[in-house]
Amino acid sequence: MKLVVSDAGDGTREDHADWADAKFITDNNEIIYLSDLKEINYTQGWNELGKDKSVAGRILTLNGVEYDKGLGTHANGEILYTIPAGAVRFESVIGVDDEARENGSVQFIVYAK
Ligand SMILES: [Ca+2]
Repeated sequence: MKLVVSDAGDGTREDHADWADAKFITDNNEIIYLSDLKEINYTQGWNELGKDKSVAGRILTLNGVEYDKGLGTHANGEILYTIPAGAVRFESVIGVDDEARENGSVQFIVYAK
């Protein structure tokens, strides 16, 4: 699976992109958080991939809601994962982290293969 964040066409300034609560759900209703898996690889426009934290190292926060789990990244970038055996769904809350205030703008794309 490939998770892509692009700059939404207006540059990457403050594009702190959160895949909050990002998880696979299996056919047994088991939850597998992406941040507990090792990605195949990733690229991103600034800093390192945040596991259970924002790209700037803070608590993942979207519209005032804090998330314990998830990925914090930065446009432009992509993250590659092997889909775990038995996984039938992917779910995530997405958005520009509150740490970017009103400044970021990002497009999120999910490729299942
Ligand atoms: Ca942008």
